[in-house]
Amino acid sequence: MDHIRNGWFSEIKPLWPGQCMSLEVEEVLLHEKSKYQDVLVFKSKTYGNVLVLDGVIQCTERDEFSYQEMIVHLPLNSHPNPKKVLVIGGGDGGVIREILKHDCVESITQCEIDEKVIEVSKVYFPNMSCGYNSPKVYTYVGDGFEFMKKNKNTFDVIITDSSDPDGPAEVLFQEDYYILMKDALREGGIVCTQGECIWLHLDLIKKMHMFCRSLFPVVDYGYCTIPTYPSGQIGFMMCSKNSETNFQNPVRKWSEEEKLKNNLKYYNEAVHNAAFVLPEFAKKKLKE
Ligand code: SPM
Repeated sequence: MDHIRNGWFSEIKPLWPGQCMSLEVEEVLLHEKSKYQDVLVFKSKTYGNVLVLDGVIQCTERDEFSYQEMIVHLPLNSHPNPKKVLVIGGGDGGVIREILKHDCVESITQCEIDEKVIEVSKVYFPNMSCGYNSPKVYTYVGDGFEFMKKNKNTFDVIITDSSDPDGPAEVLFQEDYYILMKDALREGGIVCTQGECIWLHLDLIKKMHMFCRSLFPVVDYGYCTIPTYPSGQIGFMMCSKNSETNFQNPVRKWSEEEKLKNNLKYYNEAVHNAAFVLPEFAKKKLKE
């Protein structure tokens, strides 16, 4: 329980040197080692239940909607007719919950390496894991690399909801992984991946942006705000095989009625447009 001292959880990691997010703990609900990582769930004083993997906050009940809505609706609303979606990671189920808001989607395949994350989410995060009951969802417990090697030219959208490039997820931030995703996409397909933070990882983002541009005709970088991720912000690397894609302008829009039904708390059309407006230092770096 190294990360909890005097009733406070602190997220101390070399990936964000000299800073950390702390949350006051009400009760530790679970602490176990899975086959792959340290899994901690605690009830916080002000952010609801919190899922922590290897000491890093993955989601809290209070602010998870921001990341989950954006990593899903930015790519899905940029595709004219997404039918088959692949999710790599995302064991908590929040991404699946959001994809199911798109009636045109016929199937969601999820590849999560750590079954424990799915199990834990079903118990402690019912509002995130609710989509696992849908007949559209197929869950494959295993390695995303291997899965994509066997499933070429199959998906309209691939979403990588990964942890950080420190440990097992490091390979998901490299060019070979993007080549695999490109090959697993159908014509006109779109990729959206967890793209770290412009305040902390701009060199990595720049490197990824460069190899993505050598692979895809359209690449853009968007972001959202979220209090419990380092520096309160997280980005998304987005690539399209369709040269007509303009990520900044969604091609599909929900009616007012659909918006109400979908219970959106962060995403709307104006937020979608604005997500790609980068502050000058980041814009300059990616243009260099
Ligand atoms: N479905 C939610 C899973 C969260 N996946 C992303 C977790 C990222 C955690 N670290 C954020 C660091 C950003 N620089």
